[in-house]
Amino acid sequence: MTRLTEEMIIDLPENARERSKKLKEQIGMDLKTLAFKSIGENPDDYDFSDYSVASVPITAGLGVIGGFSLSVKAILEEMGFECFVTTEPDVDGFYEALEKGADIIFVADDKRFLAYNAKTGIYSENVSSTAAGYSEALDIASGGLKGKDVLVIGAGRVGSESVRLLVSKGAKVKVTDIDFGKAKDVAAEYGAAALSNVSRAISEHKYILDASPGLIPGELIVEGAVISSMGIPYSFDAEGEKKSDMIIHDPLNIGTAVMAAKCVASPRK
Ligand code: 2YJ
Repeated sequence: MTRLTEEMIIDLPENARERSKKLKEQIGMDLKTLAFKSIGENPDDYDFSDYSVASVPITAGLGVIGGFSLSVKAILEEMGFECFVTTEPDVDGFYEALEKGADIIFVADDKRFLAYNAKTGIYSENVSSTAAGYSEALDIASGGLKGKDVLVIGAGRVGSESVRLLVSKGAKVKVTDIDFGKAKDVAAEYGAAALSNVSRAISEHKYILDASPGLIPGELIVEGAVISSMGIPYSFDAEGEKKSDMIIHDPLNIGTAVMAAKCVASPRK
């Protein structure tokens, strides 16, 4: 899995509002609305202005990423939560969050990005949440994917979960990966088709969900393409941006917002 870098998120705290506005221009829904829709809930049913959320820096593995906890805080504040970054990292930070009465606690190491609702015991994680948010965004952006051909690029954890979700939305899903064996396995598991030639697959699809870290040359992009891309680093050049109708992309926002929505919406286990 690609690890975020400081450069990818450096502007995020200042731009969380702008990113949500851009999403609204693109698909007619802001971040909060998309997050709840992607889990089948109506955002208007939830008032979480009295929720306190903590974002805890974690030093394990490759360590703290500059701006990561602050970015999580900015995304959650944009959704309407009260949020704070703990002074202390790691377990002591988790303790601080509990002591300060946090309802939901966000933590991320190099393998897992997790949100935990300390009041209900509900938790959510970034992989399935990112897949849900970006699949829903593509569904909305395309005017409904039912019966339409959709290409998923990347058969890793987020890509395979996206294949599952897009098949369940009634799309005709193809999946491609530089490791064709992975694409075949995922396709077989969820009732999709696997395509071995990644470049050709891209050049033959208008609706694309990009869950790969690779760059996608603009010459491969179909005119009028509609692309939902959670892949980091950002995959597109100026030609691809010009030819496509829409590229939905952010480094952290949609996945984090869906994690929060899940923690709020799910009933106590
Ligand atoms: O607390 C910190 O600053 C760090 N321990 C954050 C680590 C962030 N984790 C990653 O970048 C993982 N690869 C998961 C990211 C999921 C984003 N889709």
